[in-house]
Amino acid sequence: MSSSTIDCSPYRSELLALASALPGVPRADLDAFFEGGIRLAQQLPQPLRDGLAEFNANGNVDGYLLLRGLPVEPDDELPPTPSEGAAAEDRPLLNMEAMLNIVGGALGLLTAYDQGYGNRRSITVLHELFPTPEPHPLSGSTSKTQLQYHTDLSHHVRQPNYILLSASRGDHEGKAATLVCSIRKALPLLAPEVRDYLFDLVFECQFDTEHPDAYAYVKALYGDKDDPYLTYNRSLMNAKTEQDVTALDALLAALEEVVEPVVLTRGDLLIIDNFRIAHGRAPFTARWDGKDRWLHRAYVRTDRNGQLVGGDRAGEIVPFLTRR
Ligand SMILES: O=C(O)CCC(=O)C(=O)O
Ligand SMILES: [Fe+2]
Repeated sequence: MSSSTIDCSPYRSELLALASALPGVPRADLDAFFEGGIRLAQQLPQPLRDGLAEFNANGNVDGYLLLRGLPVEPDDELPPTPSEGAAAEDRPLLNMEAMLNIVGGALGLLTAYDQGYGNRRSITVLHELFPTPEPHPLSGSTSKTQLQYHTDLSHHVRQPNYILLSASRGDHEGKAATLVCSIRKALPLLAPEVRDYLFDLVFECQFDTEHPDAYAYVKALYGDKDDPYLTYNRSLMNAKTEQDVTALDALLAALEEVVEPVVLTRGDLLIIDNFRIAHGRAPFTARWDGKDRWLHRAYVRTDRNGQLVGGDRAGEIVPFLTRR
């Protein structure tokens, strides 16, 4: 396993004990659920706490941390993978939802976003990702097509630090890789002129294809020039000149050169550094047989880079604020 992966199978019974200390029906009282996640995060096994704290402090070169071997239910004890709609309010807690909540609580605040015009899913902290028959082409509900490289909520001032994806089920054929492209790996491959050109260059970002006149203003590379943050979302970033196009092409080529496919299987939890990687997902074949790929997702904010404003709490809905 790479240093970006932690094998959690030795902690199975401790993790199950933590999960059982959470409310059994999370959506009946989400505040209690998120408070429980923060409290129980203090009791995570020490090596896991240390790994999360280290990643939270410095990130890593790969831009992700993968927890493997978490205590997912046996497949026949899980409900069928949904193919539409939101989770029922009375659905009993799933182990991989519990892991999402506790690991999120160790990192920061689980957050719901008003995404503005682009709201494609209900405004909630706990998202579900599964293939749907007629998905929005830029959404995680796609399966037949590759989900193009992107930064989640890059148009939003309080862009989440982390995207947490935990898997109750992987896809049947093991093809639905989450595609992770780290700017820390790609930066050395970029010509100095391209780096200089893109650094702090502002792009109009058309964040919703259904409202082409609504813009946010984003930068592809910004922050520390030697260790920059990345925003990438080609279908929404408006390249105005030939030079813009050439520079974004070069950035994409560098990102593609370092892409790492991470195939999530049951019991995996992937933590994506949403400021340092662009991510996508490889195409796969859904069967609609109740056993399709089923991920749980949450966004986490920390105090890095101004996402917290003071008085913040887990579970709150962040109002829609475009980057200007
Ligand atoms: O399905 C995945 O692995 C990633 C999905 C995703 O990036 C998204 O929904 O924004
Ligand atoms: Fe995403």
